[in-house]
Amino acid sequence: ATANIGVVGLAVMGSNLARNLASREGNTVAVHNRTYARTKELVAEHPEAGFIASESIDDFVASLARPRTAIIMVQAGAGTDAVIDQLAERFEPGDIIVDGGNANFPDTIAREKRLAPTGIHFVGVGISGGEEGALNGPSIMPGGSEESYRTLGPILASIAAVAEGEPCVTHVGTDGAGHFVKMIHNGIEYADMQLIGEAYDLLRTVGGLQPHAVADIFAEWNQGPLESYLIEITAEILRQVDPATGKPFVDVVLDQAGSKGTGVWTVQNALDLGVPVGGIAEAVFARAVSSKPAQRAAVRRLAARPEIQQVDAAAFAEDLAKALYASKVVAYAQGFDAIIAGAQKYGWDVRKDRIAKIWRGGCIIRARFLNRIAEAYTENPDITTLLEAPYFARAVVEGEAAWRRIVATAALSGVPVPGFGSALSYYDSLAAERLPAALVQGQRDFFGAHTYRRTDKEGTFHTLWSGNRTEVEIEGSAH
Ligand code: NBP
Repeated sequence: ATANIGVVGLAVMGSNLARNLASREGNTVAVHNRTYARTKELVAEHPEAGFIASESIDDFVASLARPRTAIIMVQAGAGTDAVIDQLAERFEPGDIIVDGGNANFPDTIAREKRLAPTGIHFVGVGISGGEEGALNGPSIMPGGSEESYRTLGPILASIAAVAEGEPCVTHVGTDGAGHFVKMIHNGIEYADMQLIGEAYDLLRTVGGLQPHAVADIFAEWNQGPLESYLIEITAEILRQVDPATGKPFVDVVLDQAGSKGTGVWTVQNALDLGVPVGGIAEAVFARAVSSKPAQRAAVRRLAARPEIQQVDAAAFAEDLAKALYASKVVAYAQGFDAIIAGAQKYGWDVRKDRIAKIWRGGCIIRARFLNRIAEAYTENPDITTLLEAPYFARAVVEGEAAWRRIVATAALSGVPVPGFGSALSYYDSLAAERLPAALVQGQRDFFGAHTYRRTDKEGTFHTLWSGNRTEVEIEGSAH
């Protein structure tokens, strides 16, 4: 038994993670895959890694030093459960089973509960960064017990991305906290991508720019406060020319976007938690709308398109950068609100500043911006929303007029901006002196006797709408 860590599941993610582990000083890595041919292939391709390969699960377990620590990187769902069962039959109290796949966090909570009586630690770990990140340094979001993190933490820190000298890993919270935070990360990723997509669309349609010119603007934005991985790759994608036709790559790709579920999970959970995550929801819906070609064709035939507003392209791009920044602040504010609500519901002690920090490297939403979020939550962990943190409050106020011009210009020109639009409406909702929620309460009381509270005194009230329309106080409600 000589390996301090093992990896089960050697498809692209598992292989890359195993190679990353093996490349770090002090690690000896055991590897196993259901189909042995894949194990042999990996070991033959990477003799430098010094893998300890096992065909059987018994030999794999025997090759691990105690406390045995194995990372599962197999297909989420039934595959994960099958491997957990194989390991759990052979592991002993104190050993650690890590699920590094994209599990849905309630599954992680259930799996930990199931293993708890055996004394085996089960740790759900969110890993972001795709195959490239797995190989060179992902952002890592581990849940599970404090005790298991003492063994696992240093191993994960050795392979994580590094941002400003710090490894992008922190113990997020117990049981499913890691997979929960990874889910929210993906939700924010959806929102961010949608906003960038809308900015591109506006620069082309209203700004009248060709993809390569739009690419130049994104490349310029990547030098400033908007600097991020997603902005950077957007510039590269927009410069790409299709080899077959010589057209811009973006013009030959079918405009119907898919999704694999984590964005949907984020929104479903936010609905359950009562957290408004409109930016994320609109991004998920925007992909769904794009994938309705029959409806799009039907309405396209009927709708008279409005005239595109005339703008100065340079000034428009400047406005757009501000609108994009403000909308991004909203998306992240909503995402962190979902984390706070989840932590409260499931009893996790989540450090928001540390989450922002571990997202600075390795993951898809890595961005300069996250330093500001970390600062905001370090300065005051109890702010009610990121929008009130001094830096963001200033940025949004300074960008507000531009933000409104962009949303108005988009509406007048017939360019869909569900991301920008919902972000601005969310901001305006929070900023409004009075909301029409008062009228909605009146409607609810009218048809369903749902009662309401008053602005001028304590208690709960109901108006006798179908009677003489006097108001009655619900007894005992003032206390
Ligand atoms: P896949 O999700 O494609 O799964 C393939 C692996 O699962 C193979 O090793 C396969 O073994 C194994 N497997 C299956 Br399928 N059923 C099994 C079972 N019943 N028992 C044992 N092994 C089984 O691999 P991947 O794309 O490398 O992803 C691995 C995990 O990482 C997934 O949970 C995925 O969602 C997640 N992921 C994360 C990111 C990210 O950016 N964080 C990206 C991509 C994937 P075989 O060789 O014998 O068929």
